Amino acid sequence: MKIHIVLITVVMFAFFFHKSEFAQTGQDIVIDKKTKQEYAEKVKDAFLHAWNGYKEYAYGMDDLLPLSKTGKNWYDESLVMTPVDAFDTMLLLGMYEEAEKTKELIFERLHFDHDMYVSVFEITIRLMGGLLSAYTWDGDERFLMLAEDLAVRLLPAFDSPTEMPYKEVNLKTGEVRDPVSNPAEIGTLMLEFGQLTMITESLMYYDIAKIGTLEVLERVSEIGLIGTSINVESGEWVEQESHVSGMIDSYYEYLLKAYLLFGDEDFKIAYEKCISAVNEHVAYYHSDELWYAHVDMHTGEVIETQFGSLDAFFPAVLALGGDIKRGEKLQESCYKMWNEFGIEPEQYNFVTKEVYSPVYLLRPENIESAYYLYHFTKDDRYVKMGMEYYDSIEKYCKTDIAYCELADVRTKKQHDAMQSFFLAETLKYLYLLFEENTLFKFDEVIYNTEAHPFKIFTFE
Ligand code: DMJ
Repeated sequence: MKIHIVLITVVMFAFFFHKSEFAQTGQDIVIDKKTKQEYAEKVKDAFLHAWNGYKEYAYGMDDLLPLSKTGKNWYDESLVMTPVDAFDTMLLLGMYEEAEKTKELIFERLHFDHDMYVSVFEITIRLMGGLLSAYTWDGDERFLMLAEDLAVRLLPAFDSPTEMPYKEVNLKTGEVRDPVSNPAEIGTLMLEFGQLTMITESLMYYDIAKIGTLEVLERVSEIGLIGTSINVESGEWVEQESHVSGMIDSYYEYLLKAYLLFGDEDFKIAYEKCISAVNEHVAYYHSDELWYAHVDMHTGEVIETQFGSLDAFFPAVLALGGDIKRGEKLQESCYKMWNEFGIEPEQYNFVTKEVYSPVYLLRPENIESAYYLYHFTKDDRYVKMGMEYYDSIEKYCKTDIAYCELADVRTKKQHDAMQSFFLAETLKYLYLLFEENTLFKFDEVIYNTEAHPFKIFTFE
């Protein structure tokens, strides 16, 4: 009996400490099942609205331009970006007929034998990631053939003096260009190349991506931080600012996820080292709020109290890495950033509130973090956050044929673009947040940075 009472006291203490110290949630929020289902249905409708717009005005092209009602390709030829990125979301939403038609579009139009330079990072996370996930969940071998053909064409990018990949490679000739890259573009290839190895049993993909990824850490500063950009020929840092924002962000995400997906301890060690340095030198307390700033990678001196929509991936990574409380605390700041203007800016100063980049690109990260935190805490506060995020996207970004970016979150002026990650990630994470019983089971998958779910292999 005594033990029982002590236990209850400990649990209650932990609960109140947790609420007051980190989550600041005030009153408990409860969202009933019906409301969650209604929102899940709304997300399905939003997907269909955007997808129909794409089909009508940009069929077969990379992206839809939702205001001018036309399409655009990233390069000289289409790489069928939006359909590949959107395919596994269709499976998640149960849109099987649409998925069948999309498959045919992909196999009819997509090939990689083009004499053009492409971004190794973007093409890997969106296309290789999308194709590998499509193969996993649909089983059609043609997805795998496309993914492997693409991987082989990207391999020459790793042929640098440091073995860190170049930023761009020509898909036909294998020529490379742009030696100045960054940790995110160098290190956000591991899940895709590693997964290809798991499927094909050809080790070279795993090995080449792993070497490139870990080469970055051969160059950490005296205090364990990495910089914003690096020359892959000389191995010298070009920009020495450290943060969790674009150009570094998914480097950390992939160290953790590579460990979780492949069980490779080298990545666990690397992640833990990086994260403790980041929490020591980049974390920034403003009043009672937790943020991550931009600091000098050698001294840790703060350069800018700057944060933005890309940085909002970090609560998810912290939580997935086991630090749920820190993730919750940071998510409160991300929520605050969103509410500052009714929708989040790309970059702003969290102390002065000055907006450095006013655009909203339909990005998913803030929603993704709400989804992970909901999974780990089961606190409906995060569902409520997701509902509010969805409502503002609906209010400000919806057009008659799809959804569009905002040129300025202060005025809500719309901008003529809808990147493929809106269908691959933003709507996927919203749906996962509102509908718990889905095809992708949290404990069985690891999402790549474009939200393509890879199955965790279990070895006998
Ligand atoms: C996506 O392409 C990926 O999530 C990437 O890691 C960062 N940028 C976009 C979404 O904002």
